[in-house]
Amino acid sequence: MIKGLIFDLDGVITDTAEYHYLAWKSLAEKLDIEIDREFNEQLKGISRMESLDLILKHSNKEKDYTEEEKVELATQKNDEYKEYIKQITPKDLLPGIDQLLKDAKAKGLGMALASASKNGPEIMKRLEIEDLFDGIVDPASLHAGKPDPEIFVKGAEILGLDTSECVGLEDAEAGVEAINAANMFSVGVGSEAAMHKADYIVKDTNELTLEKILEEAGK
Ligand code: B16
Ligand code: MG
Repeated sequence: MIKGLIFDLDGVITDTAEYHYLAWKSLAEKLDIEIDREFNEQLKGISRMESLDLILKHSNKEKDYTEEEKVELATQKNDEYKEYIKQITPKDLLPGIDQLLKDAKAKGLGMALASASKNGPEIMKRLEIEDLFDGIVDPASLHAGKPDPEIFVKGAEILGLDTSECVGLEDAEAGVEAINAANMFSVGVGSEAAMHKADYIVKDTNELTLEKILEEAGK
């Protein structure tokens, strides 16, 4: 029986990808590196430092900076990103999510956040949904990022549930792999091609209803 939902943030609850893109683009320009929105797709769901490494590799500059310098560059990006996310309001919840969270709460399901973003708590506050959640996995506490199952296993621990009693919701392929490896029912938001490993696929968040998710997970 399903007793908890564990959510990814960016791409499932809200869409911060454009803000990440604008902040990375501005940093990349300072480093004389060109990135576009297509390249930005690769940065979805992966950590800040992994994103920076991909951007540097993109123009063969990965050996040009020390670890210390890279931390400084990632901090510059994050400072700009933090300015962008100040604009987030409850209107930025993706379609269908407000209802899903309310229905899950009314049914007494536990809810936890499993996002790679260290800005998760701030974004949840701005969306005014933090009170609906039982907890947020601290991405700084992880030994390995998605596709490692650790973040979803920790989400289930927060809820005091077995992973088999939880559903995980993701929009990134590595995230779906992490859910599956945690022995959890996986819901993938996106195209059939990108989400083919998910147990249940929806094209858009407005197709995410609690009734349908529980029905699919119970099959
Ligand atoms: P931060 P998710 C991820 O969020 C984003 O998709 C990814 O682009 C970002 O690099 C990562 O969070 C880390 O974010 O720099 O705020 O710590 O999809 O895991 O909710
Ligand atoms: Mg995501």
